[in-house]
Amino acid sequence: MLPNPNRLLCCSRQLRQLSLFPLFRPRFSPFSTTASRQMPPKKAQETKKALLGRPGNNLKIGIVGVPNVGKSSFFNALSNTSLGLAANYPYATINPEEARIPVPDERFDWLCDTYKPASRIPAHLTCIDIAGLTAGASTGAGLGNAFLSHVRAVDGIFQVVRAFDDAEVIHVEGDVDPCRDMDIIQTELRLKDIEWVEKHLDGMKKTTRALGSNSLADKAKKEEIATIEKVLKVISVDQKDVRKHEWTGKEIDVVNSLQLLTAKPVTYLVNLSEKDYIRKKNKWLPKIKAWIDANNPGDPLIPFSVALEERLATMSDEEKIEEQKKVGAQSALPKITHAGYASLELIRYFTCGPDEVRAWTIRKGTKAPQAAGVIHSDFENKFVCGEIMSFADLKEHGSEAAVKAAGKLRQQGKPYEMIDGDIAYWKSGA
Ligand SMILES: Nc1nc2c(ncn2[C@@H]2O[C@H](COP(=O)(O)OP(=O)(O)OP(=O)(O)O)[C@@H](O)[C@H]2O)c(=O)[nH]1
Ligand SMILES: [Mg+2]
Repeated sequence: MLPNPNRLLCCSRQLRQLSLFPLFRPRFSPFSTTASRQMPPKKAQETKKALLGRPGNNLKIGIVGVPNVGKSSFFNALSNTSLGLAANYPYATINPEEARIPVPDERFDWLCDTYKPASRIPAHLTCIDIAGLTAGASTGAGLGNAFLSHVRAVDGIFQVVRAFDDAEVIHVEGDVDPCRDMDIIQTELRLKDIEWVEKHLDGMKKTTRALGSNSLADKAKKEEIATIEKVLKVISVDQKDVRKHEWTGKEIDVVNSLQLLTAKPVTYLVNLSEKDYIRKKNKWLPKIKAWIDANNPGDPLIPFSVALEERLATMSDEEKIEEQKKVGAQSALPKITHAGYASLELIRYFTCGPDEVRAWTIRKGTKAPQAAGVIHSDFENKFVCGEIMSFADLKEHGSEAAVKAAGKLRQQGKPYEMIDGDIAYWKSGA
């Protein structure tokens, strides 16, 4: 007699281990799997909107700002390297440098303490130090177009805003004025988008004229043109960044195909002097907050001090704790990394075992097969199911066996949408 494949699926401990090898060939009926019973209602799937931005999980965040505001110094403190060229002259950075920054996570630390694995790999945020942008960049001033192509290559923006006074550090505009600097960046990115969209629209209109007017393809093209015209109106007439408009699911596909600069999420990082950061006071902060409320409501603002972060970066963990206690302020880097990760709508799931505890980065809304595919494409192509428990359940029950006994280790099929903090064991067929 053949063994019941569903029992096989649940019982074999070996199958539950994460492995890059195809595990077994499932032969159960497609109508009787747990996966098919757990399909979410069809309607919910259909109404789900795509996310704004490039699809994929390997997303990057770029450090953007006017020249000489501390971008490379911040990048070095964040990555604990001296990869970024930090120097006291504008346009010190020309070619972008890239670093992978671990994202602090108490859940990951707890899992490592529990499993005591040989290898520990946390989630990462990829950060890129980009050259300074100056007024007129959209028409080629400063490092102009090279800069803008670097911004186009990232998925989100850390915008460093200078609010520290230091006569020794030249400001290309002559004096410190963060709101003017924010205007400059916003204007240049928007102008570049306008130019880009106009060019695209012209090209599209030409090809559409050549097509017959009643064909389905022509109709679809016309719809696309209407969306692009709407994008142009939002950025030029309404003077809004693309990401600040509420787009329908269909429109988002068109908007994403344009890869616009103002569609990228922005986190404003205000670089204060160490003294101001510690006393939590700076004359520019209320004005910066008001600027964000007026121009890009809802965008996060994080005050920090590059000077303090640079000092802390040179210290050991113990010294760092001691120093933070002494000055009465904490490093803002963990908060910044979190905010960047969240702005890209990234979440993570974990794989756990004695060999390795590892966090895998995926975008919000990722389904189980694609989440498994982040580990290896075979896991997606030959996806069978996942055994999934939540971090909260594991923490509450204390062990996998206890979670299973409580009925909270669930088999999930292809339609399952991953939740931040899931712990997964994938099963794939041969
Ligand atoms: N006083 C003070 N100086 C800073 C601070 N942050 C950076 N600087 C100095 O400002 C100068 C420029 O810093 P960078 O990090 O190279 O600036 P950047 O924004 O990368 O500059 P570009 O690459 O030229 O656009 C350096 O001399 C830094 O030491 C700060 O918080 N306080
Ligand atoms: Mg630089």
